[in-house]
Amino acid sequence: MDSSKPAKVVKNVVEAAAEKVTDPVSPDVPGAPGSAPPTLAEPTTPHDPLPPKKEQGAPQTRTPTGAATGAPSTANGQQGEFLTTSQGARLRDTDHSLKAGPRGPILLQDHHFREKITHFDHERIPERVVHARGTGAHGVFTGYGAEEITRAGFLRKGKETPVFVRFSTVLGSRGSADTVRDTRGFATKFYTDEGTFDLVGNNMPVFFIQDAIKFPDIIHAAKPHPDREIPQAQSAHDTFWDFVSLHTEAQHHTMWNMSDRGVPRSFRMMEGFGVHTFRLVNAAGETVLAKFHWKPKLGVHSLVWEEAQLIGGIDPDFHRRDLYDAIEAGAYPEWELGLQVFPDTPEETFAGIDLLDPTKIVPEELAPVQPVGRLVLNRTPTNFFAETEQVAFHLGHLVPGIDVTNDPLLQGRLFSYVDTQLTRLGGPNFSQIPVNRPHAPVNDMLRDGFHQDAVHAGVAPYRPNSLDGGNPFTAGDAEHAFLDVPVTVTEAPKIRANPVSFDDHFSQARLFWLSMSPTEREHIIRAYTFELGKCYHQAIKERQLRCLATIDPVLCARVATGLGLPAPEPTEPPADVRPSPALSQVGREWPTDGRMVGIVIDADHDLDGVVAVRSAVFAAGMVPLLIAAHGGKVGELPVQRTFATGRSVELDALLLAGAPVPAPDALPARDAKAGAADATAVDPRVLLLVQESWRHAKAIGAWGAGVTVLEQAGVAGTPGVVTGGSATEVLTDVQRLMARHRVWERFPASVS
Ligand code: HDE
Repeated sequence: MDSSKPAKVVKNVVEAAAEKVTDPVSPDVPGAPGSAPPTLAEPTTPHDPLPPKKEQGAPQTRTPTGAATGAPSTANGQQGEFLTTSQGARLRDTDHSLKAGPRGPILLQDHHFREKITHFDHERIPERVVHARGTGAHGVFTGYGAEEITRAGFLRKGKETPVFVRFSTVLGSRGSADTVRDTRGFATKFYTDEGTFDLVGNNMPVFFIQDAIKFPDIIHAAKPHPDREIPQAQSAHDTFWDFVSLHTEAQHHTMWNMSDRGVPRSFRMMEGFGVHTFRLVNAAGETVLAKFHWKPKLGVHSLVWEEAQLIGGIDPDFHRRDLYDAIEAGAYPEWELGLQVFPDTPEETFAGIDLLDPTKIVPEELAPVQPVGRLVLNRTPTNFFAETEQVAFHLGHLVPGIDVTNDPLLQGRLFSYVDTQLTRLGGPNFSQIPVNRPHAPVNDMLRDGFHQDAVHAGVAPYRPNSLDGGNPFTAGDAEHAFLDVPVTVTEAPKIRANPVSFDDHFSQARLFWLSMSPTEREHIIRAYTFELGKCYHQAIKERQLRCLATIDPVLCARVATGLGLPAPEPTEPPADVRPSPALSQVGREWPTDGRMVGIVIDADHDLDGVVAVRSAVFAAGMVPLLIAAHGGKVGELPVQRTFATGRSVELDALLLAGAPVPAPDALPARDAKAGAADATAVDPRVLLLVQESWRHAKAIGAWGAGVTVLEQAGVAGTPGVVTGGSATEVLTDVQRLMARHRVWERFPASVS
């Protein structure tokens, strides 16, 4: 990031921005909107724009044809201390239109008014037809070395490549909630020296359909009903289950969606998958088939369903806030890129699994994931629209060493991703938008079109030519040319059909189910019961139950009970499959970087202990939020949340340092129910914090007066609720519990 100082500055404002934000109320807690705290009075002394926040980055300043300019990234943004027209003429007034007298009509000659309003009228562009809701971040990828399998330069040992990553949901509109049950997109743009490589994947390794021609069908079924345009951003409705119960190749992906993977705790805690099989080629021209995996440093974690639903209302921006806040707090999200590598045989299968079928995985126990590099996200965007909204991914953005296969889903995507940008970004020059500009020299002979930013020289954008001295020349192996691997295309009739192996729609859905822990299975049962319970028509529920019967009779019976329907018999015997323990996300310990720890305090109890625990939470790489009866300060301690603004769902763990009595703004009616007439009672919203955290299987800790709160909430002595003599001692125990993510022992599973 560039933070070069503007030429003319007003000392107090801009110098404060160069420091870490020091708003007295929230020192060191992420989320401040700007790079300097505002002054109470409106600033009136002209100065240059404030620099971006410390953690913000922006695309490098490259020319439309990939040359580095050396200019700071702030050169892309607004300049100078005065308001101007789009042509740079300084303006004296932007509050009043030019009128025929104070009470008269606006004059047509008001060029400033017309420019301002016309531009505003056209500020919106079409949202993405899928994956409209998303969040991005900049980072760096470092290769570990993979020369034996691919010549891709960005995977060379120690090679660093800038990246931009966009995470997304699939179904919802641009303004929809983050925590809906859905698949998440995980798209990475590597700005390599050999051209841009886009890895456009998901947080699930399989897809609903095997052939791209079905994509409009599944998306039309999953999006809101076309007559009433509900429900938004979710699959719990009739058209979705109508389609997937008829089109049974979707059943494996549906199982992933109904699992905890459908409600990630954070983008930082998701795996990513390229889904398709790619063909890699090394410098000697040897090929392998491979699948891409992203493995998160923090492990794979999820929300619980009630929590996800509450967050949808309380903080619909939960995932994007989490990503930005973590980066701002220095808890940089990290993944390892890994490859499952398979011999490139004519059958294109491995262990009997068809590698061209995107509804199938290859269990990691059969083909281990080999790490080939590390991704660190360390900068948030400076401008959401310019970067996250305008970034344009495409499967055809390939680099030498990585080629495609005949997976029929992949093949269709090769067409779709350029096509969609033409409408969305207004023409064929979208690769010249700053966030899309390659970091490699571009000489493509493509010319003109809307929004052409390049000023091409020469007279001969054609080949062969002699008038431009023959430029551009084609490259060979020595010059790192892209290689379309000359695979043999089998002689076969032109036909609309799938290979027979694609007909197995159920065995891997069963494999996934059998690989889950009892707790995860219980969540899957509840997810199916919820989703089908939201369908209107019984025929659709019954049809999906038949699919479940073929996957697993216990799953089917439990969901049927919840729906109040009989469990059908399987139409074919459930497949005999071996589970893949790697698919389960529970039972291990993971780092707690960037986790949120809420600390309930009051003025009467152990503020020294709170000071110590707050520092210890920061020192452990987590973020403490002090929660009290009122904002401002309690003693010398700054308060981030009050009982009115705080809610358990934004916390990963809860600590109780005090036992606050009902605050003046507690609702009298609720207080009465909660026993507030008793002067020793705890504020009912604190009890809600505790009980909700408990229900969502979060670690809870208390010391001193806090212990009485546990008793009043009725959770004292239960699993994952710890007490101790000092604040820091309790934190140590709570952090240990957080490393396992949730306290599932609190809720013995009802399935085995
Ligand atoms: Fe996409 N997909 N997709 N998709 N997809 C788009 O491209 C499409 C598929 C994925 O953050 C669109 O620029 C077809 C699989 C992600 O900008 C569009 C098919 C996987 C993103 C499109 C698929 C994905 C998209 C919409 C069936 C996982 C968001 C806007 C063959 C491997 C990228 C856009 C971002 C976006 C088409 C299937 C992932 C319309 C036709 C499988 C992460 O081009």
